[in-house]
Amino acid sequence: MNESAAAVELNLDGLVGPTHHYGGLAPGNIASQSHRYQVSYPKQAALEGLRKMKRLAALSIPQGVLPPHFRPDIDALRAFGLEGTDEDVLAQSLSEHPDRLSIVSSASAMWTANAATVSPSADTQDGRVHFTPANLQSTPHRRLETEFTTAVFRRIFDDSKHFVIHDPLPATDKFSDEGAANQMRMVSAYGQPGLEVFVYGRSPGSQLPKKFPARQTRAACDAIAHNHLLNPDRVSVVQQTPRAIDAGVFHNDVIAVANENLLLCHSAAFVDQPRLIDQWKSHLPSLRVVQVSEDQLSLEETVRSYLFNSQIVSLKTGEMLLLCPEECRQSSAVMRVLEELQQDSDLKLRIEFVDLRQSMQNGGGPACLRLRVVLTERELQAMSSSILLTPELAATLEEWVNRHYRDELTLPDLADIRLVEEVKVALDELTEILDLGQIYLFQK
Ligand code: SUG
Repeated sequence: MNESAAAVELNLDGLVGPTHHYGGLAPGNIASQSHRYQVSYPKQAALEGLRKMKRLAALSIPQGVLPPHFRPDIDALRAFGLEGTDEDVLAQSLSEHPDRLSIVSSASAMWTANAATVSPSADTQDGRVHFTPANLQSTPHRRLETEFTTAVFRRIFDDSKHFVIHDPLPATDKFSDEGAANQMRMVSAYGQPGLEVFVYGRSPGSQLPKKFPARQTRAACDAIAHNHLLNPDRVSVVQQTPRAIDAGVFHNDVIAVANENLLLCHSAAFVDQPRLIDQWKSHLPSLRVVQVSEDQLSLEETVRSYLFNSQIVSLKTGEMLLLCPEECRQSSAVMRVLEELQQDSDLKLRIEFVDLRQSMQNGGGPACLRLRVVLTERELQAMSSSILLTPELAATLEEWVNRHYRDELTLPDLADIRLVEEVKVALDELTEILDLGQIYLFQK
């Protein structure tokens, strides 16, 4: 095997932040809308996320942890025009603009599938791993993530021989970008040159969804493929069906998931789907496509169960693991699909379920919580190893969460200046645990 063929997939999960709550901030994301202002459980949320990371690490899958962003972002409240001490600004926003308090307090950086788009070195013409942090400009709470995400990636992947961290695309409607949640990679083995598929919701002249916004633009996909120095012959830029977006599929990873030479998707995922699948198969003859038809699973149930947001990973045994959200078990249609998949001996699929209810209630399933970064052994050694999950680090983080996180949060709690102080103490300690240096503004 040559060096490039011996690559692994690192999953980078975002540690759920201490201000995790339900703000109803994401139009087109039905779970977010329907849980608005319900009581949240940040400690439970962070522990659920850690449990998923531990499960993967126990299967020998490289697993990394990204730190939460500091919230509430009081500077952002000031930018919205509020004045006074931190305490005044928080109190005023709670009484006059509770929606803004929620925006600046969102722990949305936990969904790292939206942190960036990543192209492994086997795909790029300069042989480096390219990252473009997503501008997330389509929602005000997520737009706040980009600057810190960029700084964190530059800290962790700090070796320009192996890594390029691009600037995010301009935060404009034209270049609206939501990261790897709208990217799939089809390949015979991680370290081989792959076909990178970019999925957009809108481009000038395309048919648009009627009810919900299309967040990803074609211009963003094209710009990233170009900036990442991808071989144009191994790039496919495709449109998500407007109908899926209107059913609540706000990112491609809510309706399709690929891993190596397996693509699992709903039959209503892409415009012109049969032709695309033929095209993808001609690129990668070993591609196995499992399409779930509308008769098997309605779009509504697709969104409710989050089947396609299961995380697929390759195991050392040659099998793949489909890590499904617990919610899949509540759907008999999904269970029938899973049974069929398991019976298909060619697929060699293991199925497990994971309880991520706190994140799921905001529309974030297993696949939303992780960013996939394919790395060769040398690249793995060139990144900061302090964020890689070991059993010791997992135990330290669990203890850290148990000590610092609140059990429950309601909207008024977000204006509590004591919460701000608690978060600062917690994050300050976290930078030591993850050996990240003083990355937070409040530490400077
Ligand atoms: O952008 N939810 C996120 C969920 C992101 C899921 N990610 C992927 N599909 N990869 C979003 O819609 C809700 C926050 C709130 O309402 O409080 C939110 O931002």
